[in-house]
Amino acid sequence: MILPVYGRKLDLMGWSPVIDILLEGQQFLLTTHENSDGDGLGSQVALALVLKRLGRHVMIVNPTEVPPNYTFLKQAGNIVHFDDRDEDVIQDLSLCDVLVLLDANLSERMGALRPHVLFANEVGSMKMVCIDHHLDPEDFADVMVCEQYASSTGELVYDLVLALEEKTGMQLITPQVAEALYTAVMTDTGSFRFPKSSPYVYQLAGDLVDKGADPSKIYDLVYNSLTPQALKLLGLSLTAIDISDDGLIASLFISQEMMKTTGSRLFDTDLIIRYLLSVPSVRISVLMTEMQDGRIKASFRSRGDIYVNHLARQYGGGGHMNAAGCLLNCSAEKARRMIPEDVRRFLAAQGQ
Ligand SMILES: [Mn+2]
Repeated sequence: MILPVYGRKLDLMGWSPVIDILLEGQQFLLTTHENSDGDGLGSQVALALVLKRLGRHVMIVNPTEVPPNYTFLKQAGNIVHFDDRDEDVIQDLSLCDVLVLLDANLSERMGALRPHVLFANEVGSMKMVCIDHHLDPEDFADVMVCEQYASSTGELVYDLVLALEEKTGMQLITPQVAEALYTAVMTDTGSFRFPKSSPYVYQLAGDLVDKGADPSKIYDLVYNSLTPQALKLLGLSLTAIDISDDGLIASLFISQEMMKTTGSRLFDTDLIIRYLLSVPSVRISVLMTEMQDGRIKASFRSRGDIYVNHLARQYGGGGHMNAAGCLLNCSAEKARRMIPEDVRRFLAAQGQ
């Protein structure tokens, strides 16, 4: 079934610069941002399967490992975790003619892969494509589709695959592709609850279910897969949440010590941030996490028209209006003091 164009913003014509590069390429490398999530992983697995079906050679290489609740996507193909000493990957990269970065619009989000990718693009003949839906893209790739209207990168890849079906006359959405795309859209829309859950998103989800995605199985795999360590970290974190006296700001600092005591990992913090905004008076919440290498990861969430991506940009980060983040090179003490103060100042500047 080809969907009516209702709600679909990019058609075959809109996608043609990307499709030209994809159909010319033979060797592909797909990647996503550091600390990958369901949208980045689902989008890249879906695109990898489609390109393979079109007879292309595809590798998926990411700067960080796949969180355990998304390992089911690996059934569709190997996902390599790159560390910068990995000579084989560097060699493979130099042989690729197309790199596609999904779900990120800043080159630095490729982490340790970045210098090798930029080198292959500048010195070699590798083309770079970027497909993303965050705000404020950096102009670094040969073709960039950065559409902030989209609920998810998965929504964009779905539209791209429809355009590829039109172009090639082939059926490309297999049950595995449908599962990967459904995972992408479901996770980035907070299970179809966030403001960008347009009628089109529901229509798209329906089409993916029709083509073999199993909503309850995917939900269960993604969300009901906590380890006892993650639950312990959640318990510790809930007692450490700080709500400002006026109720407008919620903040939480997760130290390396909290993670060591509970035996939890960085991706276990992902489920915690939603609790910070669950108090209705809270306008902005911030989760600060001390990473193993000493850097501080800050994740901001907001309610209503508060552009926390502007806040994240003050520290060199970015994201969406209601969800953004950044990485800071400063001590834990400094971050704990400075970030909540900056949040307060930012909120005051919004007249809140
Ligand atoms: Mn996304």
